Amino acid sequence: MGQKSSKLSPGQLRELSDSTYFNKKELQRWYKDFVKGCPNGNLDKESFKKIYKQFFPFGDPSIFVEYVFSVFDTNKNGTIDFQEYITALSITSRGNPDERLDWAFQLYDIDNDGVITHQEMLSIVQAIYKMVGQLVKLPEDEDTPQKRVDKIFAQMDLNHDGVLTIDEFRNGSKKDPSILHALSLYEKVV
Ligand SMILES: [Ca+2]
Ligand SMILES: [Ca+2]
Ligand SMILES: [Ca+2]
Repeated sequence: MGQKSSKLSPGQLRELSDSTYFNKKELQRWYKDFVKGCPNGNLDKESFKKIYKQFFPFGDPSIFVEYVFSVFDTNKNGTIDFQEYITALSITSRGNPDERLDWAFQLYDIDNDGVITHQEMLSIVQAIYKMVGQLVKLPEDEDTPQKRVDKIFAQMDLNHDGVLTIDEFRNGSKKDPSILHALSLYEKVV
């Protein structure tokens, strides 16, 4: 693959300004930066890790990045193209609360089967704790990933079946916005 043009075509622009919350001018600017960082138009996992590493120099974001990367990479081909990138950015930075929650749900629902298990949430929370390192002082009842996940499930798993559906997740997150922690961490990055 050769060097990509640093401008989006009129057709791509129209499509993306319809499907995201960015206007054409913003899209061109994002695209220019994207192509500067990824001259072949594809962001690979290693480059994605480097971006996170800049923001979390004292922690280890590598595991968290694996999970976030797979949410970005909607067609699961192992790289993030501009459309995937800007769509995720649009939802996480400008989406309405439900869109953001759905996005976060995808992050936690690692195997994509429509429910979040205790283990899935534990994996993500562990990855976040690893990434943040010792930067954040946590209250005593959530100072380990296990305690944090137990607390979240106690609040959210209304029918006590050990998994969270999208409805339980949505309702619970509205009561406890800190569940979107993963998302807000991500916002700092963009
Ligand atoms: Ca992809
Ligand atoms: Ca699942
Ligand atoms: Ca449940």
